Formats: sequence, structure tokens, C-alpha cells
Amino acid sequence: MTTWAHAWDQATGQDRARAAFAAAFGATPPSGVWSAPGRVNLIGEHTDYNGGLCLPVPLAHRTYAALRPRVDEVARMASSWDPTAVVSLELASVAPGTVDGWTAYVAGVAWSLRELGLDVPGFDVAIDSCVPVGAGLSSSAALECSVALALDAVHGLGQSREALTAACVRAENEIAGAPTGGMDQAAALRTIDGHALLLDCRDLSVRHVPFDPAAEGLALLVIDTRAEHALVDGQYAARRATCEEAAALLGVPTLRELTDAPGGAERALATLADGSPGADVRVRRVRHVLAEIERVKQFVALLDAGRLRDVGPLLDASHTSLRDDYEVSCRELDVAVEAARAAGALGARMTGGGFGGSAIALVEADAVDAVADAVDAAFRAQGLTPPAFVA
Ligand code: GAF
Repeated sequence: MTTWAHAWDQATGQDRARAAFAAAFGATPPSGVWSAPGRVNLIGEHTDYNGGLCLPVPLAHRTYAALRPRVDEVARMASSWDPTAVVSLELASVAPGTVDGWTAYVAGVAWSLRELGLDVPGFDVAIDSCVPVGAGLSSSAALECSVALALDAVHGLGQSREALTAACVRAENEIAGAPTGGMDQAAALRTIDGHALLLDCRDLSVRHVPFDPAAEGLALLVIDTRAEHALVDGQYAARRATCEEAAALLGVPTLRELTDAPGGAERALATLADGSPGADVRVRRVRHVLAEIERVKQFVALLDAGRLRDVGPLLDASHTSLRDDYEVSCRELDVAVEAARAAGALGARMTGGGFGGSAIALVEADAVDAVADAVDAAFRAQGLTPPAFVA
């Protein structure tokens, strides 16, 4: 039997956060409940920190923050992940390396806003969420962004979505210690329903591209492999460092610049293939990034032309490149992708940072259950923990 992780409707999410708030902090209600979604990225993986393009869509799964300001400088934080504990800390004590676990994402946002010179005193907050945690679906960003929206509203900070995105990225990089690139926070704060977000990470401009698989008789199946992924274990940082090293060797600020002139990518790859120590790895990492940026452009062109049915080969090529050149896939992701394709998916790929986490498959709407069953069966046949399907 397949397992499905369904989203709550927003009224349910808000009620749950209010109930968690009452359980942690007593009868006086919160000032409100704010929320932000998880995401899947359709294509454009490991491009954000290279100034590239990516194309996330919001999930119906959201994180809810019930929050009330305090007059002192204390943050008290409760969550459904650990309902018995309320973590309390002085905001003035928050600095890189001082806070661990999920509270780093919450306290980090307050720290980041205060670093901008904004007046952010203490608060009580209770969190509840239906975004699967550790599934590569951006639960961290959904948490940060729900808190950022809450603090912005209760303190009348008047920050734009773009400014809040930047503050959340800083919280994640500097307080939570994950050197991520910013796609996830932009997805949580700047996406709109029914659209993919074409995010240009060089200038942070966005375009909302209509994305409605159901209108074409299709569905996007999201497969949480339950192989836990982590962005703070060094592998993600190593990929980012290699890209930055290659950009420095090539004399460009980011790898994106290599895609600006015709033939730039080919010339760059030829230059990098100089036989020096590490050259082979640099070539493969850069080849992925440059090809992936091109795939985003092709994917968006197909969406603009109403040809979602034709994006399958781009999804497949993205996965192959992430598996072989970027080396961020894993057995569970490969099994999910191969089983989905074998069961008739038009295309499939890992999504998010990799090393575990989730895959997506574009399938005929009436084949969702059959493809899910086939993926589930493939996991069981290989002795893997069965996946959860996120819907
Ligand atoms: C993770 C990171 F948080 C993003 O910034 C992005 O780099 C992604 O991995 C890979 O595309 O989700």
C-alpha cells in the first residue's frame, strides 16, 4: 500500500498553529498566523549559487507560524516537532554558531532583520507544518519565511518580499550554517499558485510562468524517497566551492557569465580541461551547471508554447547530469526516477539539493496511482524503505 503525505487546507494549518500556541503560551491568543509553502523545483538545480536560472513551484504544503510580539528581547519558540519543549533565548545572544536545530531558522530570521537595523523585539511563536522535513522540499525556507512574514507584519517593518527573501537567506547561511543559494526562500515568498517562478539568480528578477499540468491532462508526482538529505554535511558546500573555484580560474564572477556569449560554455570547458589536479571534477561540475541553465531556458520556452507534454526529455537529461556530472543523486533517487519512467512517466528527475530527498515525475493524470504503485513496488523489491508521495 502506498503512503501519501497530504497537505492541510489553510484553515486547518492555522487552527493547528493556534492550538500549539495556546498549549505552549496559554490563553492569550497570537496576533495572527502567517504561513509559507514548501516547493519543488521543476528544473534548474544547483544553479542558484552560480547566478543561474531555476524554476520552482510552490507546494500546497505550508508551514504555519502563530506569533505574538513581546515587550522584552526574549524569543520563546514552540513547535509541533517537540510539543513538550519551549525554547527560550535572548535575541541579543543570537550570533553565528550560537543556536542549533530548528530554532536556528526562527531566531536566525529575527537576527537577520535586526542586522538590517530594524526594530525587532522579542516574540512568542508556535510552529506547525505539513511540509515533510528532511525531504528536500524546502521545509527550512518555509519555516524561515513564515516567521519573517509574521515579524514583518506584527512590527510593521514594511519589507518587500525580495528584502525578506534576502534576510531569510542570510539567516540560513549565517545562523543555521547551511551555505544554500536562495532559490528556496524565493520560492517560499515570491511564488504564486498556478505558476512556476522563473528566478534569475543573477539579478533576482522573476517571471511568473503559468504552470497547470491538470489543464493538459497531466500531473506532477512528488516522491519523497525518505532517504534523509542534509545541506549542512559538507557535500553541498563542496559542490558550491568547486563552482566558485572554477569561476575564479576562468576570471568570471559566477558561472552564469559563461552563458552570455555564444560558444562561451564550450570555450570555458575547454579551458578548464587542462589536466591540472582536480580539472576533471571541475569540468564535470561546470558542465552540469551550464547545461542546466540552458535546460531551464528550453523548459520555459516549451511552457510558453503550451507544450508541457514535451518537457520529459529535459527532466531526464537534468537527472542524468545531476547523477553523473554533479554527483548529487543517490540510489533511492535513481530507483524512483527509473521506476517512474518505466511505468510511463513522461520524464522524471531528482529535485532540490539531492543526496536523498525527493524526485518528481510528470505523468498522465489518470496514471498517478499506477506510477506511484510501481515506484513503491520498486523500493520494496530493492529492500528500501518505501517512499511517501506528496500530494
Ligand atoms: C537546496 C538549496 F537550498 C538551494 O539553494 C539550491 O541550491 C538547491 O538545493 C539545488 O538547486 O535546496
